[in-house]
Amino acid sequence: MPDRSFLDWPFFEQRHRDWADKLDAWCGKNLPVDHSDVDAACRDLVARLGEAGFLKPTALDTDNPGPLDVRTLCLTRETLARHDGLADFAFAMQGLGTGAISLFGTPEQQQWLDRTRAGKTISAFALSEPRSGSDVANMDMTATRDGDDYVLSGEKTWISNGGIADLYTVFARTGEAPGAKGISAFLVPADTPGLEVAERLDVIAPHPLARLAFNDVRVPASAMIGRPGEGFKIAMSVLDVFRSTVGAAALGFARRALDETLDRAGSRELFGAPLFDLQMVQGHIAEMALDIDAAALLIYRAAWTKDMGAPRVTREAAMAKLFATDRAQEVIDKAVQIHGGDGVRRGHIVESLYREIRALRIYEGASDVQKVVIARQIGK
Ligand code: COS
Repeated sequence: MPDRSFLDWPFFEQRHRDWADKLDAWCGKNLPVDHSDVDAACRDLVARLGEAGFLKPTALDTDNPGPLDVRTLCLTRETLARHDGLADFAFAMQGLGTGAISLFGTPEQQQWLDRTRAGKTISAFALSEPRSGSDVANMDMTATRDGDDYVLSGEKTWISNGGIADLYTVFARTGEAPGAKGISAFLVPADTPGLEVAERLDVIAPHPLARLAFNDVRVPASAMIGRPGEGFKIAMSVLDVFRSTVGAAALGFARRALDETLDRAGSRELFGAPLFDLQMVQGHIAEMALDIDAAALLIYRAAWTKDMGAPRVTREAAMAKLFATDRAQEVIDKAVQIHGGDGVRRGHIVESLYREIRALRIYEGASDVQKVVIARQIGK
């Protein structure tokens, strides 16, 4: 039985506890899903999560506008990840793909959000490029003004939901200034002529992922999100909201690894006694539990701080993501060790957690980048 005591922490309101309980019950009935066709599985997950109302927190409610509730985003990711990594992925990308529209979009652009929140439109965030992943300000893709339009040319890569998304948030160089101050954000529907999936990318925990080619993709000037040259700050503001949620997904994976380990340690006999009785195993379990609680504290501190109205939580979000993802890797590695051969057997839950966790230390700002971000915030 997963530890739910953290829900009593003062970071949460009763609505968060009710939400977590409702979602956990839904997950128990509907997850995990079959991962053999990830495109079909993700489309289905987005539709079903949308239908059940669980995608509502991913974007601005245009009927009742207010800030995104980061605690709900984190609780949702942690709960979904505990049950099924692909369900967490499907949820998270609906938020990341529309974050710029929620935070900076015009009312006209925000009309898309009713559909993404209902699971009827799939979204994606197109920031990374073959030559610029961590160094966002160094991007090559251009958006050139031509009359009432912009023409986008270049490539994006590692784009989650690439190939199944209906709507992309795309960042491109508009050239107001060199580096970070010359980038703008655009809303690009997937069926815009010239936008092509150049390559599908296969990874150790498969999900829809692609390299995209923009061959003179023409969009109206009204597709720009925010003002010219604001794209870098928009991207960073979106990441400020969503980075702590990556930590939350890692936390969900780690909690599942601990639950599986406790089951294993209680049921498996070794040297005439349950595995749990070995002090070496108790040492591992204690360290796993400690990492999980410490990660949860950092995550919900970041989420609560943002929800209380802090304009920037760059430091808190970076700390939460860095610590939670790195420590979850350790927690899951211990779970594999305690499961012995079963821990590396294809199809075992612990084996899949071992593959699922790795990318979280890379995407939305690699661990090394988080250290740079934290040091810069502290050194100011
Ligand atoms: N919110 C709002 N504004 C921000 C910001 C944030 N979180 N972070 C930076 N900015 C602003 C800065 O204040 C600065 O503006 P001013 O000069 O007006 O103060 C501007 O943006 C440029 O910032 P900075 O000088 O820090 O830019 P760098 O190019 O040095 O940024 C890092 C370096 C590494 C921090 C950045 O490129 C980064 O976060 N990289 C990782 C990106 C990532 O997550 N990639 C994965 C893609 S998504 S899967």
